[in-house]
Amino acid sequence: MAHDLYAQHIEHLDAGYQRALEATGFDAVVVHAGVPLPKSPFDDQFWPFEPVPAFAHWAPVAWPGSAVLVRRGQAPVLFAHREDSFWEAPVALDLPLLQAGLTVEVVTDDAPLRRAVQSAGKVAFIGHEQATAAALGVAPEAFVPAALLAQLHELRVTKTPYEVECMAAASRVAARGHSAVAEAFSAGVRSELDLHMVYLMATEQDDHQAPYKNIVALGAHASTLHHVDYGEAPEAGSLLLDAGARHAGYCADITRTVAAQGGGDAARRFRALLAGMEALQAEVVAKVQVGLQYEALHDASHDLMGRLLVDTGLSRISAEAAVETGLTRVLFPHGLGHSLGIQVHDVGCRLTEPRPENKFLRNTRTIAPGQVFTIEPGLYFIDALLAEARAGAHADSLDWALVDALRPFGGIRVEDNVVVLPEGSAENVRNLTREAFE
Ligand SMILES: [Mn+2]
Repeated sequence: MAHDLYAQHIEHLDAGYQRALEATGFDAVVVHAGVPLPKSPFDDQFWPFEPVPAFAHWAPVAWPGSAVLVRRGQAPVLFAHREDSFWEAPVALDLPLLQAGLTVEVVTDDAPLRRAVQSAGKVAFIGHEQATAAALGVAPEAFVPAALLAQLHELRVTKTPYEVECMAAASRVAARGHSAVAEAFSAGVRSELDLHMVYLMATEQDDHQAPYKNIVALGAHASTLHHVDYGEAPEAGSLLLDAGARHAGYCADITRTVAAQGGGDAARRFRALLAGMEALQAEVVAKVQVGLQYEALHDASHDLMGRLLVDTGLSRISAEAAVETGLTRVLFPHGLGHSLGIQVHDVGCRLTEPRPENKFLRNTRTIAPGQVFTIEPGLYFIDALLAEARAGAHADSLDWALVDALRPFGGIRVEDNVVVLPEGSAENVRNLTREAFE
């Protein structure tokens, strides 16, 4: 990654932190990386270390106990905490990159940070443990103050060019995995675990390095939105793969659905539905516009879904009626997408609640340049939701014979990650996913 982009990112972040400190009345803040968290209080196993997201925003450093100290009017300092232990070797640090933006002190205990905190005035702490804050001399009321945290979340809503490049790199890795899995599926692999392993091999990630547990769903398994209980499905005619990758702490979150060749009439109908969903998803991406509410985009995707249900013969009522009666929500029950960054479901984009019928929508922001979010419409044959619809007042609005014929294919989701470009750009978005597949 270009060092000048990282330096710009830190400059931007520091300016935002300076404003946040001033607005909340603190002289400084310790942004602590955290520590490995225990899996259970009854066991001595720990989860793989995940740095506190606010810390990862500053530095791609997976060293537990590290911290960034930001003081008003002073350059931010990274205290990189190297654990000298014969049990585990510390992961490699990209020092030249870090030093392009930050003052870096490699330390082996907390003493240097504690000394700096003690002469920094009123200091806030962002991190896992109250005890760690107290040991540094931070007052109890300055432990993760809500007003400051809200300002720091706000800084994560739009991404710097450095962050966008990290996500583009993550997308290229994930696209490699998706292509390899699609090939394995086409070659006849019908074990979800094997397909999962193909993905990890192709992306050179261990399971815990992926941003979330891969959803690998053959056939009817795709009707479970988060299918991670892998099995086999020798006859499956479809595969839904929702799998990502990370680069320097930043995520890609990609879903593709593939259909097998051949089969009978139902398989043909499913392939037509898949093509329709792919076109629908591209149409929604094309509608992204600065100033539009993300929720309005979600609503637009339901309007398009109403049309698709009519065109494919699933719906016996008009496109408008399919939206009004809630039919589109039987088949597409989740949100259109979410903000993406250090966290797969990134912070700061659901400050207001969506309307009740959109309760699972994770993004209610006004679309603005620099935001990165997913566009991921889906269409599924979920037994519980279909049973409810069949028992309801609008049971006649679906072609049940077609529904039953398509159930073995589970469902479809198509998910891209897009960066909103400034108004007046040649394109409305930079589609990180499409470019990664090119
Ligand atoms: Mn997603």
